[in-house]
Amino acid sequence: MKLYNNNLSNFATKCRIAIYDKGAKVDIVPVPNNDSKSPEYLKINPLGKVPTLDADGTMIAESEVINEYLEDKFPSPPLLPKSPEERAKVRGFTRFHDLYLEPPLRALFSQLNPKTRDENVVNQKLTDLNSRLDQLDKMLSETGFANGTDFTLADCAIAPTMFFVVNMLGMFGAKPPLEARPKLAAWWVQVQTRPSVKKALAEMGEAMAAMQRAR
Ligand SMILES: N[C@@H](CCC(=O)N[C@@H](CS)C(=O)NCC(=O)O)C(=O)O
Repeated sequence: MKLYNNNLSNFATKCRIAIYDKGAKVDIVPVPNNDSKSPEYLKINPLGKVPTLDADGTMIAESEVINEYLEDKFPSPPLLPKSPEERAKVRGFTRFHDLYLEPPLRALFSQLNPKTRDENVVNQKLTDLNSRLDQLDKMLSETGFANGTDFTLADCAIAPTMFFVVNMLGMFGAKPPLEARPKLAAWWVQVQTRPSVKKALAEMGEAMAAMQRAR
């Protein structure tokens, strides 16, 4: 089994966290020729997006679908609770992440260069992102991880995106994202104590530093 990966991708990092947490035997590999739009990779994932899991010949795209597959395939340790209600709550977090929290952050990636930046886009996306962070602060549990005392797929999804939020918003002169969001601030400390998260976020940090050095 192998994961087509890019260490800087928050979606791929979501899957690496689940893989590391479960100690699953999955090779982590770059996309062919480091080009997610190459004909070779488009055969693997017609959308040309990262990550894709090659599950011994079955190509599985979309990070959350991959993580649900990993949960089915490698049930221990569990990253979904037992009860249908708690499972639904965890999936509520992952949907919130994919549909509402991540898109305004992604829209800011193209605005990083101050010379080509459109301040209207920046202001609009920062406003959207800040309201999503406020919503996340309300949604988070007060007991450790996102959905409570157990580490779940919710934490896998949110942590890599929060890595960018924490390390990137300052570049736009935005207010510190953990300020006045006590549950988010406490969760951010707690989630980084999980060895799988620590390892995957360190890889993201190294990839980000390498990208900055190459500029
Ligand atoms: N919904 C997809 C999003 C994946 C995604 O957008 N990945 C980025 C890297 S973080 C990518 O491949 N971008 C290139 C593109 O969209 O063409 C998932 O959850 O896997």
